Amino acid sequence: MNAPVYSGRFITLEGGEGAGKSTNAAYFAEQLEAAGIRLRVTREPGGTRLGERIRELLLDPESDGMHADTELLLMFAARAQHLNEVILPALQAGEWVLCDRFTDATYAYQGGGRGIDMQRIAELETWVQQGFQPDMTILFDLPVETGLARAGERGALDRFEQEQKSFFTAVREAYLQRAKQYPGRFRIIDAAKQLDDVQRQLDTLVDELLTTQNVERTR
Ligand code: T5A
Repeated sequence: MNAPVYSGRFITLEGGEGAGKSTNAAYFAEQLEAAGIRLRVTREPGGTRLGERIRELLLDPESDGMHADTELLLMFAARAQHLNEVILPALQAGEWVLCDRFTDATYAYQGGGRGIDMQRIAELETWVQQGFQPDMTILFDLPVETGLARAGERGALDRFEQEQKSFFTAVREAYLQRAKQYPGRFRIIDAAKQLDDVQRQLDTLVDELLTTQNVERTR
C-alpha cells in the first residue's frame, strides 16, 4: 500500500490533558500564516460534522461503560471521516494542516491508558491511513499533575479527564515512548514552562518548518 501524494505539510499536536495544545495551536497557526502558508486548523476526535458527533459520544461522561474496543473503533471511525473529508483534500490542494491530536493519541490513550495491544492499534492505523503519517508531531510534555491542575481549572471534566492519575501517567509514558521510536518526526516541547517560554520553543519549530520548505519568515 502506498501513502497518498500531496504537496502540503501535515503537522500534529499531541500531549496529555491540559498540556496547552489548543492554546498554542492558535499561536503556531498565526506564525505560519504570517509567513504566507495557507493553513487548515482542525482537531481529533472531530474535525467534520460526523466526527464532532462521534466526539460528543466519546467525551460524554454519560458514555460510562464504553468498552475499550468500542472507544478505539470510534476514534478510528472519526479519523477515517476526517482524513477523507478534510485532511487529504486540503493537503492535496497544497494547504498545510495543523491537527490537535491524531493517531499518536490513540497509541497513548487507548494503548498506554487502556492497555490495548499496540499491534491491534497498528492494524487499524494501516487499514485507515494506508501508510499516511504526519510530517511533524509536536509533543507538549509536562508532569501529569500540572496538566490535570490546568485542565481542572476549566470546570466540568469530560469522560477522559475523570480517569485516575495512573491512567495519565501511562498516557505520558506511551507518548514519550512514541517520541523515542520516531525521533525524525517528533519534537518535544517542555510544556510545564510559562506560556512565553513555550512559544519561544515553538518559534524554533516554525523556523525549522519554513527552512525545510524554503519559505522566508516575514516577521
Ligand atoms: N483521545 C483523543 C483519545 O483517547 N484517543 C485519540 O485517538 C484522540 C484523538 C479529547 C480527548 O480525547 C482523547 C484525549 C482527550 O482526553 P482534546 O479535546 O484534545 O481531546 O482534550 P484535551 O487534551 O483534554 O484538551 P485540553 O484542552 O485539556 O488540553 P490542551 O488543549 O492541551 O490545553 P489548553 O490549551 O486548553 O490549556 C489548558 C489550560 O491551561 C492553560 C490554558 O490557558 C488553559 O486554561 N495553559 C497554561 N497555563 C500556564 N502555562 C502554560 N504554559 C499554559 N498553557 C496553557
